[in-house]
Amino acid sequence: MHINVVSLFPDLIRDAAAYGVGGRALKRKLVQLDCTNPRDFTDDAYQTVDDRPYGGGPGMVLKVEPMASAICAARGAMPEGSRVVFLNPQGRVFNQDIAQKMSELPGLVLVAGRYEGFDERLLDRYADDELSLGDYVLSGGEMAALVVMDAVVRLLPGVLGSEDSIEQESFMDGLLDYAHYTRPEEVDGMQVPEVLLGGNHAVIRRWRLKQALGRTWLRRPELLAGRELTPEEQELLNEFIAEQ
Ligand code: 9D3
Repeated sequence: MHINVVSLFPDLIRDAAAYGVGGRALKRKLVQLDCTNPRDFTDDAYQTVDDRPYGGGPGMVLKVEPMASAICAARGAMPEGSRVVFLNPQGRVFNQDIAQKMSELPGLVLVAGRYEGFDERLLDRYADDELSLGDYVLSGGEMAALVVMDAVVRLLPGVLGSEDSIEQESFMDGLLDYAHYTRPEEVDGMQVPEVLLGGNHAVIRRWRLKQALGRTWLRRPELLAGRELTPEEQELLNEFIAEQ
């Protein structure tokens, strides 16, 4: 997959992208990352990328011409079928389903804003999609672009090891994770649950599934509303609720 991030802070994107699973995917050429800086597409001595809002008010707005030139340059170097996605608080809220669909695209131009936002005509002309991370205020779109990139890249074929990728088709899909423990067996009087020490994998599987269902019911009940439960899952959740 090709990803091009249009951003006034390309170093922030490149530096952050070098870490972890995504960084390894870049080194292994499973994904190609480029950055396009709108400042390189200005034609005045001050390299102006923003200007005052028509109608007045606080803050500055990203100008059309340098942003449009940067987006077109980024898009021009992309495979057919690529999408231009703006990171924007007014966008639809990003989730795993969107990440999954995006991971099937040949290329992605992620457009990050700064200041008060984009001149609306940029969105009208260039946006195939607009994504928000949720209802909180960031200082710009870079962190959001990095989040989207991270979530998408780890879904690309070959990026995760076979051990991790089993997770993809996991029986816990759409549920919160169960509790994890590692050595030692006792820390400061806190014990690892007995069931995990026994080595009975069928019992452990049912305990974990019950944990996952119970924690989802307690903490994120809306996730259960959007998911069918198998008879086994319903039985385990009923047990969990009865114990509360
Ligand atoms: C306080 C500034 N705001 C006035 C109502 C509007 C505003 C403008 C620009 C708020 C945030 C931003 C910059 N944010 C993003 O570029 C952004 C974002 C976010 O802030 N929250 C969640 N998802 C995203 S995606 C891009």
